[in-house]
Amino acid sequence: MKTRAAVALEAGKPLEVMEVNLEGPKAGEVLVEIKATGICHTDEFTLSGADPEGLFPSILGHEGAGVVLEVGEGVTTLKPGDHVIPLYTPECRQCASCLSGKTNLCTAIRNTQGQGLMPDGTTRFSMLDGTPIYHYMGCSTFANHTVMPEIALAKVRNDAPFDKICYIGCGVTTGIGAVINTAGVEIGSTAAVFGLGGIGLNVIQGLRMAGADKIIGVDLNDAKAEMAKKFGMTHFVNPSKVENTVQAIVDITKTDFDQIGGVDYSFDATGNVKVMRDALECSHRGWGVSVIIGVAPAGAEISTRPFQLVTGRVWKGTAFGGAKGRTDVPKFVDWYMDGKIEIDPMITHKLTLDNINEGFELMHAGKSIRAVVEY
Ligand code: NAD
Ligand code: AHE
Ligand code: ZN
Repeated sequence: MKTRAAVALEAGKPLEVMEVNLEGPKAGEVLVEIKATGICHTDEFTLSGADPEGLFPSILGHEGAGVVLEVGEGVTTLKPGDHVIPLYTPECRQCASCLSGKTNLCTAIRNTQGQGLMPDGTTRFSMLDGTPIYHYMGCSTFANHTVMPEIALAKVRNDAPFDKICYIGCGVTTGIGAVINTAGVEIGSTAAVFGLGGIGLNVIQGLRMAGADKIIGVDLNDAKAEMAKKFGMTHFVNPSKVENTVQAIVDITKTDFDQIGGVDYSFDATGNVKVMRDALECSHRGWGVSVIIGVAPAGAEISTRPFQLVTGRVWKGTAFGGAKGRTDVPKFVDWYMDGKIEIDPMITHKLTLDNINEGFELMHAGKSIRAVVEY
């Protein structure tokens, strides 16, 4: 079939909206009509050329929601008409990782996914002249239709709005999951969140759900503070306006009883390795846990004095908030529909596929939280 897609032809260039060829689903695969997709900073990261796994031409996008149109041979858990959220972290429930019970990082199809290919080593997308187009993160939601492995689709209830639940495909689950699954934040904890964008706000929302006490937001852009306050931020630090960011955060957490200070939990949602260091070092001596969510450019490395770890701080990371997609994503959709989590105010802009590049411009200008493209 033919479908319309925003194609990343070259690193650093705007996407080009065009008609492309899409082959139907093979065994174990599913054809999905994408109804809406968010634009995550990771799409921008890959488009910029900073992603070591970036491939061109490709169809980016990994934060979508849609409807199953057709299933390939052997598909048993999905049928046409089902509403689904694509999963860049699949859940096969059979590989060593899934069965370990220790991680959400299913390894069943990770190798081919990283090469922009379907599990059989081929691509379903091509240009009208036949040039192959790579898949992205196994999802490619910047296309009106996509083909995905069955194990990379979460079946969700049919009454949830696509233009909101698409955000559960990455930002919402990553932010809230980082708090609940990865950090395991307890009631009364103190926390610092670096980067108050589409991910950081969801970390804040997760912290409020977990009953955190002091929630310190950190961002270079003052404009991000207003929305963060609505989601539960209690204190704000702009690193460009204080002499020492780590000290400013530590000071906020000091009490008469605890003159050492430092947060119980910190989260990096910027992708900047210097910020990651600050996030670790503002966590409490003896027990502070710092979670890296941000994705750093090719070649970047984190550093700190080993003494920071010797004295009890723990450095962790999380992908997709530690969520097991097929199991947990339908629950996030229920939480949204039951009013337990908020999504609507974070979707600050709605776009069509034809003006998808505006979404990247808004992100660069720091004007959006999430821009969502509706097909
Ligand atoms: P975003 O652009 O919406 O937000 C980033 C925020 O960080 C902005 O508000 C910006 O002003 C702020 N910021 C940038 N540099 C800063 C600095 N030096 N100090 C303080 N604040 C700073 O991006 P997003 O969609 O929220 O994504 C955030 C990061 O999370 C990206 O690196 C993205 O690739 C990554 N991410 C990771 C996962 C995962 O599973 N680990 C999932 C989604 C996104
Ligand atoms: N390809 C990059 C890493 C990108 C990355 O870390 N992706 C996160 C999800 S970001 C979603 O917005 C992730 O899930 N990583 C685990 C995985 O298996 O990809 C690189 O550095 O090579
Ligand atoms: Zn993302």
